[in-house]
Amino acid sequence: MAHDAKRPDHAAPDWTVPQEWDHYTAADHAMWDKLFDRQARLLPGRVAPEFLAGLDVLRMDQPGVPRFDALSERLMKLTGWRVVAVPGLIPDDVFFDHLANRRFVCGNFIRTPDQIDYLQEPDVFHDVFGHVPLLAHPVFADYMQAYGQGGQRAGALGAIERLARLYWYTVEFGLIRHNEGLRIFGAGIVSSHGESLFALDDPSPNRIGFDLKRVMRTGYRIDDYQQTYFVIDSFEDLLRQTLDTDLAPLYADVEAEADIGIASVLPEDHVFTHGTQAYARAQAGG
Ligand code: HBI
Ligand code: FE
Repeated sequence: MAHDAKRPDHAAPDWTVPQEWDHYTAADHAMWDKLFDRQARLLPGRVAPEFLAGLDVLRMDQPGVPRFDALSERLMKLTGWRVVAVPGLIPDDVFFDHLANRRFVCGNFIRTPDQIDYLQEPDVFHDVFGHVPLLAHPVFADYMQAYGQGGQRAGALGAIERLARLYWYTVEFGLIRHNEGLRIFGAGIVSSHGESLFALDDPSPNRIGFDLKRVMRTGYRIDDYQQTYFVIDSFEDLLRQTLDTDLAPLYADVEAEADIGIASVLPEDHVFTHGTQAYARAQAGG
């Protein structure tokens, strides 16, 4: 994704800014608490157990917007990651450099009441609640760093959009197998009340076994719930199947093949759900 916004004057060359925790208002903290409580009630039985373990070990259940320095201290001991503040979306190369160095960038602002269920730029609730708990998991932590390193190589290969699809369908909107059924783990789902229900329960979307090439050939939508979700077997398997290897030959293969429609199901897919697409159709019919 191209991002050509100008770096704000108060941001460092790596686009980081101070979190300025003292600047959050009572309304900001109340918004965090409201979002947190709503998701904390909904997620048990829906989210990967590793996510709940991360919330717990990072002590994220304390009220108010978390302090990044306290989170970083705990994360650093567990997996060597840190959380740094940024003013919003940052350029791809800067984003990759932070991940490659085990720094997760988080928006420091929080959504306003009229944005409670949808906003354009990732805020502190999406970034911290959605992404940070799994950074306490050693394998997922390695996956995120490998993604940053992969991004640095993908730039030279003209393959950033391919790699962004991998990020989208795993880090943001991934599902994972569990012995009692599917679970969510992607930050875009986990931080959204509506999508936490939709991604798992709604008959509309496809749910298809993860396959790297398949994912790299599938576009995605940024304006509504996904029409297809991909299901990984485990975080270990995800890391092994994707970023543990040199992706250059794969990018070349994928370049020779046509994209797959966002709602398509192929004969070779491992299908958990062949979605009705009723929700997407209703939205399109408006
Ligand atoms: N910047 N702050 C922020 N957060 C992101 O998730 C992010 C970004 N810049 C680029 C980006 N993500 C993606 O487009 C890359 O994965 C390609
Ligand atoms: Fe995100």
